[in-house]
Amino acid sequence: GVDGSERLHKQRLLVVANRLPVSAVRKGEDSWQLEMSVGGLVSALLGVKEFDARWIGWAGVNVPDEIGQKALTTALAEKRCIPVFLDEDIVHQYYNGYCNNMLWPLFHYLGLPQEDRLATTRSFQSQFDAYKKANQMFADVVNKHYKEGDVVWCHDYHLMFLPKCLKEYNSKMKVGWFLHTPFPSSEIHRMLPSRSELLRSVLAADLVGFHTYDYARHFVSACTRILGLEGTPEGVEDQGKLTRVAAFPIGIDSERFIRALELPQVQDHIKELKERFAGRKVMLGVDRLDMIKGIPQKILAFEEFLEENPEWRDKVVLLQIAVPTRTDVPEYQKLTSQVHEIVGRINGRFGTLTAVPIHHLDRSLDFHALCALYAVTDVALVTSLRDGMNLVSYEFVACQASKKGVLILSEFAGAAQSLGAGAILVNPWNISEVASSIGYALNMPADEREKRHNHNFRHVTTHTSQEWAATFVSELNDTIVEAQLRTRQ
Ligand code: ADQ
Repeated sequence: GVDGSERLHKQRLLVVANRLPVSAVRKGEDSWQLEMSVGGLVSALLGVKEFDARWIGWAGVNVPDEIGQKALTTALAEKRCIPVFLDEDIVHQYYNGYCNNMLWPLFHYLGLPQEDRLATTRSFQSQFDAYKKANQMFADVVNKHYKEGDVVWCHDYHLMFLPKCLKEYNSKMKVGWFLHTPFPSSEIHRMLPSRSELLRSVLAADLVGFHTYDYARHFVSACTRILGLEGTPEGVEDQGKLTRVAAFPIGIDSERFIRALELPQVQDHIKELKERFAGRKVMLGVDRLDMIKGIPQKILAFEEFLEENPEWRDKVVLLQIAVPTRTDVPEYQKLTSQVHEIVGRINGRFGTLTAVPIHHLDRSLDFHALCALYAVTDVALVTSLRDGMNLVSYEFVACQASKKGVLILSEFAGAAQSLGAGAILVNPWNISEVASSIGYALNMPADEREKRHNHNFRHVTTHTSQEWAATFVSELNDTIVEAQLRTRQ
């Protein structure tokens, strides 16, 4: 329980995620160079001042030797990070295999491996074994660092087996689990060979969180239909033990974006971009290069728009910034060449000697460049086929205080639930609908743009990542106090 001593000292929070928020580069046998990466989760938890947070996760590098492991552990400790060391084979089977080839596509309604992906299904059992083994390795590290009163917050589909492992070590440990992807309909989840084992293991947590109410409902249905348990308004009940299930929509550190726009280097960048694209409207896509982001569909919709609206051909440009990810997985390599082919065809078709309609970049942009791009954009295109939330849509809105541009947003992104009233919602599979929405957005009168923007801006600046993290952890503390009261009754 939360007693007086815990109020005096900050409560310790152990954040467990597959990847640590640092990138490590080896500089010698026992020296490492570390860089803290800033992402949504990092700024969310840095922003929550009432906790003393530590991170536990994989550093993203294979460190086979003990000297290297020791040195990295020491270096990471300064950043409040604790490494889990996974060898290459485990990473291949657990991360590339089970996580990214099975769970990720399934949770985004892309099905289980078929045809060429079927070959990998045969090794499904060994991948699942590696998944459990990896989760057990995370649990070992958590258990080693856990102190009474700590809160343990597990993140994402990589660690669905972790709550169970942790509770086996210590049934009193306060364990929360949050999923960053959608949780699919129970009809989809039941295709998964290890469906029951994963659900049971997640249910070992005290609190289970999702981005939207729909995902929480799908999870409860999977537990009732597949496991035969009882769903209640609070969560899932198994023989008198309640696992609380609820929605905690994530946000961004909006202040960080708003402040960045004031910086001289960002202002310079904005000026440059405005000159570069003078006389043309700027449309923007920013995504990890992933099947779920619907990048080919987005580009095809832009092509249809140009085809049907010749008067716009030299007046609009689409900037698509796509960071390659998971480049070891063949499906992702195929997607890259598919996108390149489509972009090449469209630029060949509608380009002139001096200008092309699509600028496609295969890389990430640094934070300041990204802010400048968001700020000069007239229309942002977020056309995910499925997306847990989608923070790009939030970041765009945060940077649009002066421009009040339009957001075209997939109805299959979690963000559609929160930004739906301000955005133009589209079905990304319907290319013609997206194409006509582009026309609508480009022609939208200023007063309508302003009204829509204001709605979204209010949401993005009030529902921040800090608020999200604080709400989840305080709910986790409350859940445990309530459970204790129930057992005392
Ligand atoms: P992602 O699938 O990574 O996250 P998203 O929420 O959009 O998707 O976050 C991407 C982040 O990476 C953003 O902060 C964005 O600025 C950055 N980014 C993307 N492309 C970039 C580029 N080319 N250059 C620089 N930065 C780039 C998962 C789920 C989401 C969920 C989040 C958080 O898939 O649905 O919203 O976790 O829970």
